Amino acid sequence: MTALPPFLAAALRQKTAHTPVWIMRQAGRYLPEYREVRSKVDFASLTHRPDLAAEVTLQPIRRFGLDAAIIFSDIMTPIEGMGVGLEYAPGPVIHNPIRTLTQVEAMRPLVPEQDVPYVMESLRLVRRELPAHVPLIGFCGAPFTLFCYLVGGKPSKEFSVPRAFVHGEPIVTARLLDRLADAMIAYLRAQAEAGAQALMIFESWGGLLGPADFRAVALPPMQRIVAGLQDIRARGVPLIYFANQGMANLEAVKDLPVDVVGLDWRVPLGPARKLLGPDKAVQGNLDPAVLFAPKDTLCRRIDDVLRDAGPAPGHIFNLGHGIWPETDPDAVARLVDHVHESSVR
Ligand code: 1CP
Repeated sequence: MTALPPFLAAALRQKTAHTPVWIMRQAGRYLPEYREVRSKVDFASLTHRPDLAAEVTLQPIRRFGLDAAIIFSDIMTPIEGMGVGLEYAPGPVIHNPIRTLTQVEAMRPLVPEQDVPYVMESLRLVRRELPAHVPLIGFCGAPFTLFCYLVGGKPSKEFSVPRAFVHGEPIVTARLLDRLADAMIAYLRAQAEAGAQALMIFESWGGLLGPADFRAVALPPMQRIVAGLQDIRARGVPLIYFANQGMANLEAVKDLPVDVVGLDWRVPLGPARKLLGPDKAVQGNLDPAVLFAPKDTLCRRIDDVLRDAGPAPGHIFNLGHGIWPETDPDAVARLVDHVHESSVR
């Protein structure tokens, strides 16, 4: 029997020799080699060019002993493939925000190998280059999070326009969420076929909804996605759901049959694990701000997270959200090494 790489083993709640670690936004602006590539091309071109997307995906893997790679792309990349005009400034801005049923129906059903072939090509290129013990993560945005950008039209703190839309236009809302769920099923499936060994769904804005609305609006399209990928999961490709600001909604997330729940830093890991139950692994959740602490403090705070996660298998170390562009890459090196050393079993 060949042993699974630690990241996959932990996702499937199996024992590992150490706690695996990777970092959300690990390919990005805190790395000088990323800024170097990015100084020559804009962000959209970076996601459309498999050679460059593969290069920046691999940059943090060369530098640090990370336990997983995540393909460089954006949650809005498949939305472009559905014929929705948008640009990055730097967050996604939709040329014509989606507000009517006619606009929803005008979105093309996503045929990934045809509409966004560069994503699958990037995955194939990266998989060829990665060491065997470093699995490759494919990803997408959760339907409600994509809905926030599509209806709101641009990044926002409160997303008041899409949140009002949920209540003012329930029929358009339900149809758009269903269409997004179907597109993401096709997209994640294509990524798995191209070499993604785990699939992560980012619910970055689900925390804007209270528990009742989360259950009524964000959860059903997620249930649809998870049901649509049962065969992929059965083949050992774990599904990870990142529930950003998810504390109030954990009870609802418990009902979602995913393998791993990603948690932000506001959530205490111990109680969250208890609440989610023994059939889910967790991922997280060091505050990205702690990477600015002196070495001793950083190590102590890492140990706190490891202790809070407890001795049971099924913890993947990560930050509680994306790494900040101002972070010192040496702090990341320290973090990865310390997680490995401190969690040896
Ligand atoms: O100028 C630049 O370099 C563009 C900045 C940037 C980057 C580096 C954007 C625009 N997207 C990305 C890459 C990206 N986006 C990855 C790469 C893989 C990695 O993690 O290393 C991933 C996984 C994403 C996913 C993503 N995009 C999310 C979910 C994760 C999260 O942070 O919550 C979200 C919400 C987006 C939207 C988006 N795209 C870009 C920006 C700046 C944003 C956020 C806008 C906002 O605050 O609403």
